[in-house]
Amino acid sequence: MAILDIINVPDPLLKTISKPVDAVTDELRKLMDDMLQTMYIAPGIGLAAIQVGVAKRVIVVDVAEIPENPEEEPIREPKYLVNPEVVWESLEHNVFNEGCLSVPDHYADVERPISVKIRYLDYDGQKREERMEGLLATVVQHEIDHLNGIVFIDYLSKLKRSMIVKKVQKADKEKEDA
Ligand code: GNR
Ligand code: NI
Repeated sequence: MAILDIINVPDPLLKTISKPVDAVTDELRKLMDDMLQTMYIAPGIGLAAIQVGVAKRVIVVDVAEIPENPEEEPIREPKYLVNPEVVWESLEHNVFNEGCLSVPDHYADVERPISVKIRYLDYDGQKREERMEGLLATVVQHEIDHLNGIVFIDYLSKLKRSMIVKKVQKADKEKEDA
């Protein structure tokens, strides 16, 4: 397995519309394994392929709770979603304070449907449909946005967005120089 580099805003790759996957092959499974490992180490609870520079419609998520006792091994509940599509969404929305591994250290409230039904191919290439709610629904919608070139800061005012982008750029530059 390999830990991949995560790209940050304002990398124009994050605006790419990712391409549907033709078939779930061993090569794609290797990408999903690497993405999951990269996500756990970050650490994050979701990752879209475009965040590691691959413009394929692939996401991984794991919203399992972290044990209170840090000695305990976390229980892993990874989900792999290929070509995910929202086929239904609830009229009821909620607001969640979102973060993004491509916008490190910045958070903002985003409103989304509370519950969604997602059609996708799983790790074995099997067709699935699943109703999701709570944190899982929020994260999967955030990841599907990435596949469409959208980052959560795109929902903020131009002013807020440009302030955040500048701060991320500055932090990344300081890291480079260090
Ligand atoms: O790790 C992440 N946490 C998170 C919190 C609230 C809403 C969405 C997310 S996804 C984010 C990881 C990420 O950037 N995925 O694209
Ligand atoms: Ni993100």
